[in-house]
Amino acid sequence: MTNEKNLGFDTLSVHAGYEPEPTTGSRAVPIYQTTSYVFDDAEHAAQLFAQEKEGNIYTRLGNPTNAVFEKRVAVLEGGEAGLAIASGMAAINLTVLTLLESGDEIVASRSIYGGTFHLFTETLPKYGIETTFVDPDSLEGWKAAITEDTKIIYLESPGNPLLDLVDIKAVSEIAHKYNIKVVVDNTFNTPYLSQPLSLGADIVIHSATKYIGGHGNSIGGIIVGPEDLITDMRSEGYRDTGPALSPMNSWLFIQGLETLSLRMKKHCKNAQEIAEWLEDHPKVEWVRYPGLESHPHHELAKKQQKDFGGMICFEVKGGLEAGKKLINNVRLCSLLANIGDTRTLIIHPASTTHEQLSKEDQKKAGITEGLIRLSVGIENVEDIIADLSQAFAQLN
Ligand code: LCS
Repeated sequence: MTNEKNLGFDTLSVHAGYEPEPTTGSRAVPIYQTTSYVFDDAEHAAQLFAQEKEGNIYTRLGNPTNAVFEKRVAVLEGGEAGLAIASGMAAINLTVLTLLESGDEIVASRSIYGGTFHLFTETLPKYGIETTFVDPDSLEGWKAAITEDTKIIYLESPGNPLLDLVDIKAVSEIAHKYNIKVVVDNTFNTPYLSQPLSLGADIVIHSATKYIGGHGNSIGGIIVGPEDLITDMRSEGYRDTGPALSPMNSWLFIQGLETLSLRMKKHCKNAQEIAEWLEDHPKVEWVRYPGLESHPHHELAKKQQKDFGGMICFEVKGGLEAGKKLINNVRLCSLLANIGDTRTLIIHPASTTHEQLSKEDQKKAGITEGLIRLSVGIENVEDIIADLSQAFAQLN
């Protein structure tokens, strides 16, 4: 495709990174379900291994279907290069292992996915990497936590599950004064809603499992960043630790990307309507949604994002017991551990996605006992509301 710079997001979602390949002219991206690629001769093989020539060697290092996925997400995020990887967690882990070594430190928002929190607090310390957690909206807190060993600042905006935002531009300015790299997990927003690199972040990672795939059928991840860093990651940690993404999953993520903006628009529209409905509901204690004026970071959300996303948190009056009852009585909403599916999903984070946090850390992150997380799907909004409504009606 000529001159990608002049094309809009929706066009790039459908086209970036792929031209019909010359052998068959296949218009859809082919699935290159192969482990290996035949070399022209022994000399060619040696040149590829020595990185003197570009080309395919072995799917653990790279694959043509994965390359389309990598290029497309990189273009949508406004980054130089991408690396397709087996899961969101693998993306986070490889980023950390590439940028840090024993003795280095991370400063992270305390409002992050429970699995990432566990990686930072339990697994990485075994290898001499420690993390300090800060309140996502305190610039003073970010600044104060930095030491001479800090190598990365790590954040989600909005964070899982409480949907707090971080002022990415301001935090990046602080980080860069100290030569610290800013890593943003952009899973909840997707590049449709915000492009952290344009706000000053250095690396973006995604659990593609969520909105990028969008249909709840494949686990995967991606890292986007400067070309030289991605090349290093591929030839070192990626090659050594082996978390290559299967080409089939890449292909499914490419399908997801092609409708990303259509789906995100509907997720956002439905979520706004449901958040407003919940806020007016007599059995609801509180609601957190960046599109509500009551959200503490609503103004930042207006400035930093295109729209407010598909995720909502709320608490039912009666706390944990009432919340459990609500979850047990929904029919259309699915009770499961994922987000960003076409279908509406519901879960109780304190006992599931964030059970790896101690009670004290849950409290600090604002995850109350009764908090319910809703990943609003793209169904007819009146059907989602009717389902929640009948579940509420069963609470006394
Ligand atoms: N980043 C965020 C923001 C996430 O929510 C998750 C998973 C990950 C990274 C890890 O991605 P994965 O390895 O699963 O592809 N979040 C989950 C959740 O909230 N429920 O189930 C998984």
